[in-house]
Amino acid sequence: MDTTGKVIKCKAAVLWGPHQPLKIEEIEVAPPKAHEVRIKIIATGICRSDDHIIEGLIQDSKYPLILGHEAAGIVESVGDGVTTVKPGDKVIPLFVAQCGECRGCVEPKSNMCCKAQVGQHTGLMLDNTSRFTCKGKLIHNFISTSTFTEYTVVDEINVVKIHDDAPLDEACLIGCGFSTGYGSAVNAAKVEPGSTCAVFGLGGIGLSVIIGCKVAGASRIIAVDVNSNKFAKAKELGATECVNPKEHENPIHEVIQKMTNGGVHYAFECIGNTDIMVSALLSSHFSCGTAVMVGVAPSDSTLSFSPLLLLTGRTVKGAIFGGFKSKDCVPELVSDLIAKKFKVDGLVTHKLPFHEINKGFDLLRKGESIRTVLEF
Ligand code: COD
Ligand code: ZN
Ligand code: ZN
Repeated sequence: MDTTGKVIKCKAAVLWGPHQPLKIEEIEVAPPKAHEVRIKIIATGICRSDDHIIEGLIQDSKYPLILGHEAAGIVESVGDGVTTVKPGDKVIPLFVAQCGECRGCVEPKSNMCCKAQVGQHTGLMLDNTSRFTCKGKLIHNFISTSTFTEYTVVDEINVVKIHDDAPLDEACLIGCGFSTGYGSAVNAAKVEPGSTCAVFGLGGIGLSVIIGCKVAGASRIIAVDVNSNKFAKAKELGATECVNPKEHENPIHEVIQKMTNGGVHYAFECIGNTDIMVSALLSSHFSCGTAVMVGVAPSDSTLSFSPLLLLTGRTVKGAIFGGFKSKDCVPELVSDLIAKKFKVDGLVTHKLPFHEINKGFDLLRKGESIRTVLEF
């Protein structure tokens, strides 16, 4: 049946308010307006940021809403003016937009689009309306994507076509977790062959940083986590040594400095903890080390350290989505995945049918899963 131009009724996981389980509801998805794309979602991953919204940790979120931002699917229909994707194309929704025209998009070193800023939670399309309704109520979107639904509508600047041969159950991870970590190593830090790295926090993001450090040719990759159960996977993906701060009397930066003749070239914080951000900085060599902040700390927190730490030659930087310009880089990353430049299947610990989404969140909260991929 041709659904072009029609409202689609389908199943979606609706979050009616903070601290509630997601509810599978029948929703209505309006057709895409001009410069919009309606996508049938095929596979979507559960990311820590989705859970932050359920836990009410992000203050300005709009409810009710449909979470999910790491996914792959197939274009169902397009609105007027869309030329870069067409019905039947395999696509990845992009929570970091790329309009190609704004200040952020034209700056070669930036991957932040000013038209749809990821930090501003409007919960609406660019025209300030929603395409989702449920039981007569407007449902908001989440960081311009919303993928915990059989169908979603995104602005054209928030979607990109990928290779026809892409395995969507793996390619979905390129929509967030994998690219965020991998890009922090190969793109934000630009890890060089032979360099030494330390990765703090071994969730999906930290493990993807390890994959990036390995692909970049790092000689040592020191994996740090308070949960030693994370070490086997870290080693499998490329960590050369694993350290549990709980098993050492001295502060973790002293342990790493001792292991590396004064500190690593690159240290990555993948937890979202400001104390560990400072530990990462101190673990990098005083004369040439770089600390990359990948984790998102609570919005009211501040970093505090002596400026002398920087005067001697250290660098601090941060990146969202691995610093990748999304429309330019996502298709390349998918092609690299198909060409087996890296593997992402090691990150997928669980696969569940979409309606078992709450079980997927439980697995994440218990620390039992890295990535659960939901299939429709
Ligand atoms: N010392 C060492 N390890 C620790 C400590 C500590 N003090 N505290 C926690 N850990 C370990 C945990 O045991 C766990 O293994 C790991 O740190 C954290 O892993 P997860 O599974 O909680 O998290 P991830 O990898 O899925 O994501 C963590 C981030 C903080 C990176 C994530 O929440 C985030 O902020 N995302 C990236 C930012 C971004 O781009 N967001 C936009 C969309 S996601
Ligand atoms: Zn994410
Ligand atoms: Zn832009």
